[in-house]
Formats: sequence, structure tokens, C-alpha cells
Amino acid sequence: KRDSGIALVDRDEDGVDRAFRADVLKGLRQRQKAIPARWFYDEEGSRLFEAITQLEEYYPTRAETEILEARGKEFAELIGPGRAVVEFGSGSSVKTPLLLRAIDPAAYVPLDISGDFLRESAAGLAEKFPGLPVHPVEADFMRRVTLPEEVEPLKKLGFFPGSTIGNMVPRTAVDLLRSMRATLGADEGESPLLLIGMDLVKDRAVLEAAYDDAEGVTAAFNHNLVTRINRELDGTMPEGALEHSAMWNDALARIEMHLVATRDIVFEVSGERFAMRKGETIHTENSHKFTRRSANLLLLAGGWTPEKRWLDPDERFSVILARA
Ligand code: AVI
Repeated sequence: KRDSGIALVDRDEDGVDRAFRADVLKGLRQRQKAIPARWFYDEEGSRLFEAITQLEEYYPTRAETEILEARGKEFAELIGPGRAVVEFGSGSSVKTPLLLRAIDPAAYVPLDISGDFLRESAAGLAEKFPGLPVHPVEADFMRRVTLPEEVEPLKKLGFFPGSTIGNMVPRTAVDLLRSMRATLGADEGESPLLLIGMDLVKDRAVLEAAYDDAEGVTAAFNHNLVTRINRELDGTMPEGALEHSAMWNDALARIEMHLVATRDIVFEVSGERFAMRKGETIHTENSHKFTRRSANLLLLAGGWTPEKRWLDPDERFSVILARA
């Protein structure tokens, strides 16, 4: 049950996450094998993602942080004090404080499907902002979420940094933007605002390096999915025969991550047998990049009118303020 504090993960009698198994088996049965990127983020995957954000080649986190640091005064003017900041995802220890410090909010409401991350980051935030009411909600924000009663009467600001919207295909991204409108009470009084990070289209070499770093951290992040499948779903996937690949798909304006079979392989997952030919791939992630126009179109399709856009000095990343 959502929003009730009862765990959202549905496990079978052996403790296997049913949704994980269903997604992996369905994805491996397809002609173009594909596994949704959300399954990267077990404990080790989350640790590796944190390491990615520190890499020289991975510019998005740094660029977005630069924007949040530099534009605090403008955020304060355009957003104003006294809003409830509703963050979609459990928040980063760097970006969230920058926003909260700039705009003087009345409450902070992080939403996340993982109760563990949520409690950790909410506790960190509460410590940094002693007077600020923090109301963590364990929920799947891809759907409409009922906010705590205490924040109902407040004006809302949705916060969705990191260009996580880019990990969704446009149809899913539009559904999410519409769910956010509903969660923030768009049709019930004062129109909510949304502050959203969106990564920009740029030189192919820069993009490909950001997703295939020299140290191999992103490769380890991609491989960790195989390790997780083998551990949690009784898998026999040969990790050594699946190679990380990150390639720019120009027609769809996105980086695609794949695991490429370096030889013909057969393996089992949850008792089901699969085969891959040498060169065949498992598609593990999309990371869409935006132009000013494509970002605006996506927001408009999701029910949000863009009002202001900021870029970092090197024009690699954008933060957009939109109104429902
Ligand atoms: C979380 N997300 C916005 C990251 C991205 O850049 O698409 C995930 C990531 N995948 C590989 N590196 C980082």
C-alpha cells in the first residue's frame, strides 16, 4: 500500500523482489534484450553512482551544482519564501541544501521508493536545517502521491534535479511530469512551480566519455546489474563475456548504455535459459539530452510552462523553472 509506511517492495517466499524478476525475465526474452535502468540502484549500484558523480568526465553533477550555487538570489526572487519543497527522489547532500538555503521554504518533503535512502537523507537534512519541518514520504513518485496533511495548505515547489527525467523515454517522461502536477495539486488552487535539471545535447565525444570513463567506474556500474541478477535471481550470466558500451544515438538524442556479448553465450536466470550471439547486446540505460526546444516541448507536453532557464558557464547543463 502506498504512502502508509508499509514496505513497497513485493517479495516472494524466497525474498526475491517480484518486480525485479519480472522485468529482467521479460527484458531478456525480447529480441533486443533490455532491462530498465531503475534496477541499477541496489546498495552497490547507488555507491557506484555516487562515485560516478565525482568523476572528471561526468560533468552533469558539477555543472548543475554550479548553477544552483550561482543562482540562489534569482531563485529566491522568482520562487519566494514559504513554499513546501517536494523533491522527487531522496535528495543529495549537496544540491538540496543549496536550494533550501536560497529560498527559505516552509517544509521539505522528499519522496522516494526506497525507505532506507529516504530516512538517511531526511535525517541529514533535518540536522542541517534545524527549524525546517521535514516530512519524508515513501512512495513511487511515478504515480500521484498524497502529500502529508501538514503541507497540504502550503504553496508547492517540485524539485527534480540531476536530469533523471532524461533516463525516461519521452512517453514515460510526460506521464511523470503529469503525475508531478497532480501530486503538487496543480488543479487545486495556487499553481505549483517545478525546478528541474535537464542535461544538454553537446559534442559526442564529451557525452561518450561521460558514460565511459577512463577509470571504468561507469563500466562497473553497468556490470553491477549482472552481479545483482546473478546474486538475486539465481543467474549464471558470464560477467567476463559482457562488455560495457556507451554510445550516442543521434536520431533519438540519447546516450545508450549496453552490455555487449564478446562471444556466443548461454546462461540461466531464475531457471530460464537464454542465449546471446557474439555482438548481441542487453540495453541497460537511456540518458536523453535536450536542446532548449526539446526541453520546452517535453515540459509543455507534461503540463508545465517553462518560465526561466539557467545554464552553467560552459553551457553543458540546464536548470528550468516551470509553472503548472
Ligand atoms: C541518474 N542519471 C541521471 C544518470 C545519467 O547520467 O543518466 C545515471 C548514469 N548512468 C551512467 N552514468 C550516470
